[in-house]
Amino acid sequence: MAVVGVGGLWWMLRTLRPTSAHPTDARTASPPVPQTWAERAPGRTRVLLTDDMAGREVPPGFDRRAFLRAAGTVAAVGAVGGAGARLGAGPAASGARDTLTLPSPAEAAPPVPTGVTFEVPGLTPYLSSNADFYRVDTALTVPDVPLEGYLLRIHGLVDTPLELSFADLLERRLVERRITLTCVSNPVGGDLVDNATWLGIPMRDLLEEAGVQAGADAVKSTSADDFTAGTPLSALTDDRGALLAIGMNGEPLPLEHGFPVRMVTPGLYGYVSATKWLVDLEVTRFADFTPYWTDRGYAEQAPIKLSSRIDVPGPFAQLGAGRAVVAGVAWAQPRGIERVEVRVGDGEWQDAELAEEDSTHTWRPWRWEWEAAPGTHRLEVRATDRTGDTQTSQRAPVAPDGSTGWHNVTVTVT
Ligand SMILES: Nc1nc2c(c(=O)[nH]1)N[C@H]1C(S)=C(S)[C@@H](COP(=O)(O)O)O[C@H]1N2
Ligand SMILES: [Mo]
Repeated sequence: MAVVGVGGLWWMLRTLRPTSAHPTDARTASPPVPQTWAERAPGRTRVLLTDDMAGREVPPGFDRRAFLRAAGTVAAVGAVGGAGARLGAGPAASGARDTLTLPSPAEAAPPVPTGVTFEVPGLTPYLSSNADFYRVDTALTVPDVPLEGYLLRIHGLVDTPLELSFADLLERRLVERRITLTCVSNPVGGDLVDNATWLGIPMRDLLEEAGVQAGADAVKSTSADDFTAGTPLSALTDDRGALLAIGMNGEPLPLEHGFPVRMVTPGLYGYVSATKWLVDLEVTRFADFTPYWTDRGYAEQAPIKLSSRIDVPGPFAQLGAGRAVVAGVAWAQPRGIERVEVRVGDGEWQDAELAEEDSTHTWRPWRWEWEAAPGTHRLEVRATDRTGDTQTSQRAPVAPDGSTGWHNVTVTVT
């Protein structure tokens, strides 16, 4: 585990910004990706050195030396902090988590369909383990939210404000759903996207219980560490099945992933819909508040963009000539993936084989068999969603509302 924590990189990224107190230029604001690549599980760093990421633009005002100085300082602080520095949640939360057994859901997730992925070495597992699941937040230390005294407030433009203890939440109807979470800061080819089974209370149930009043169009969520997000009310009450989650892959939420309570909303980037360490939901209007990242230049509305990624072969892989398997994942929650195509160099686009669809809320693995001829080749992928939209080749940066463009890897065949 790297000593530079999530907050450490966030702080380093701050040095990339001009000194104005409230940067509103999206291209200079610190993106919601305050996590180092290095602290990912070693097996996962593979995606991050793709050739197309090397050419990523640096923010205006980037001062490499100031950045490196800051990096050095954070590393030193981290080292002084020692191995425990990153596991900053206090004993209250971790103790409570250790003794907590979650009830089984009234509505379990349907069994994972057979054929939901392929046996291809290097292909991302269909379900991400809690340990490997990407982590993005602004927390310097993981908030310590004990169960004892926990209260979730639901208020604002509602008929009946609610104050729910953790025990109250456990008594509600619990459902289990597989949902692929995605970060707006995921660059083309990046791995800030993962798939898990979540256990929680349908948001719609709670909002119905509170009784939403006319005129509301947003829910402002606030965490124990004062992070805020603004989610369209409709995304929390429509059929997509947004959750107030308390479990992840059969366990209570890990501390880093929001223990004891977080939001999980299919189809929207995490910064507008997945508040961790959740303590407050205010039914309100977008016109009446500015959430954390919107205040820093990111879009107020942030549906997940259609994307696809090549997992194997890795960038700059050396392959023997002959049959090779190219494979990866594609996602377009909540619309679903209709088609994935691959091409070699400027050749014809060819249909990849799709794995069985689990749901339109989850990513979809794909594979393509290639007769590799000697030489250096660029492999490129693009996906089409179930509304018929195909990914644009146009490269867009992650700010203000998510990257676009086709992922490619260059490999050498001998
Ligand atoms: N409290 C809090 N919740 C947060 C954030 C944060 O900084 N603080 N980051 C959001 C962002 S940008 C994303 S992409 C998701 C990531 O969730 P994960 O770390 O469990 O993958 O959490 C969201 N929830
Ligand atoms: Mo994010």
